[in-house]
Amino acid sequence: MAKNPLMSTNPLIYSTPRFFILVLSIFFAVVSCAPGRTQKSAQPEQEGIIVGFSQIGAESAWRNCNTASVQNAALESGVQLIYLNAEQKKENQIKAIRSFIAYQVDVIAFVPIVSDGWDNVLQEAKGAGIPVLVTDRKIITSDESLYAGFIGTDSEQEGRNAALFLLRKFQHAPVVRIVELYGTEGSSVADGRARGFREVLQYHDKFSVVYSESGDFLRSKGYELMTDILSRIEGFEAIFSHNDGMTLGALEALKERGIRPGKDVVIVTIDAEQAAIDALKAGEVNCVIECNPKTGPDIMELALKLAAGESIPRLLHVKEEVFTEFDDLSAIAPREY
Ligand code: GYE
Repeated sequence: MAKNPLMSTNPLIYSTPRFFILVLSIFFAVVSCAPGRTQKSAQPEQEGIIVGFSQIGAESAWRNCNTASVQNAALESGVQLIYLNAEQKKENQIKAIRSFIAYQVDVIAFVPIVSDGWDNVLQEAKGAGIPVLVTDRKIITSDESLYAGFIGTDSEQEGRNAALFLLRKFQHAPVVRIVELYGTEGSSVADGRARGFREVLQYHDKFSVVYSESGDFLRSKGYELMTDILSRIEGFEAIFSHNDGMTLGALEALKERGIRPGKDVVIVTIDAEQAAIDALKAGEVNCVIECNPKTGPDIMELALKLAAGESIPRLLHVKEEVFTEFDDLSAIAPREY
C-alpha cells in the first residue's frame, strides 16, 4: 500500500532499471498530460495510497465540479491521486487505465464515457490485482467480477422524474410534443435518462417524442441543435434536455427566435447547475432535476476500503433532488457548480 511515486517499494522495479525508467516516464507523461492536476497527499506519502482516476474531460460545469470534488477529497483523505483527463476520447481512457496498471496504483477509479467496450482493459487490471471502482457512468460487461462496485447517479430515476413533472405540468393538455436533447450516445447516463423518461410516458398517449438528437452534453451543441430544430420542426410543447449545458445553449437559440423559454415552450433539464437554477427562478426553465457531482468523498472512502482488501457495495446511488416551478425556490442553497 505504501508507495512513493519516485521510489517504488516493489522489488521488481528496484531490480530492473529499465522498468524503473519506464515507470518513471509513464508517471511523468501522466503529469505532463494534465498540468497541475496530479495531486499529492497532504499527509506523509508513505501513509497514503495511490488512486489512478480517469476522468472523461471537461465538457460541462457539472464535470468540472465532479473533478474538483475528487481532487479535493483526495487531498483531504491523504490519497495520492493520479488524475488523467481523457478529453472526451475512449481510447485515451483505455491508455490511462493501462498506465495506471503499469504504475501499479492501489486502486483505479474511472468514469466510462460510454458503457461498452471495457472488458479487455479491465481484465488486465484484474490480472494485475488492482481493484476498479466505476463512477458516475455505468458499464455493460459480460463479467461482473471485472469491477468492484459503482457509485454515481441514478439516471433512470432522473428520466422518470423529468417525465413525472411533464405529467403534472400538462395534466389538462390534449397533446404534448417533446423535443429531446440527448446526451452522449452510448453513455449509460444518456441511455438511462431516455429509458426512464419513456418508461413513464409510454402509458400516456398524448405525449410523444417528436425529435431526439445527441448534443453530446455540450452547450455549443445545444445551441446548434436548437437552431436547427427551430428551422425544421413545426410546433412542440416541451423540451427534455439531458443536461444543463445543452439547455443553456438551447435557451439562447430560442430567445434569438423570439420564443420565450419556460412560457412558450416548457423546459425540463438535468444537473442543477447554478445557471439552471437561476433560469428556473427567472421562469425560463420549468423543472430542474438534480444530478449530484460531489462524489469525491465517497469515492475516496471506497478506494481506501478497496486498498485495504475490504469489499464494497456493488451499487451506490447518490442522493438527488428535483426543483420545479411549483416549489418554493427561495431555500435552494448555492450550487457551487
Ligand atoms: O449530467 C453532464 C455531464 O455523466 C452525469 O455528464 C454525468 C453527465 C452530466 O457532462 O452534465
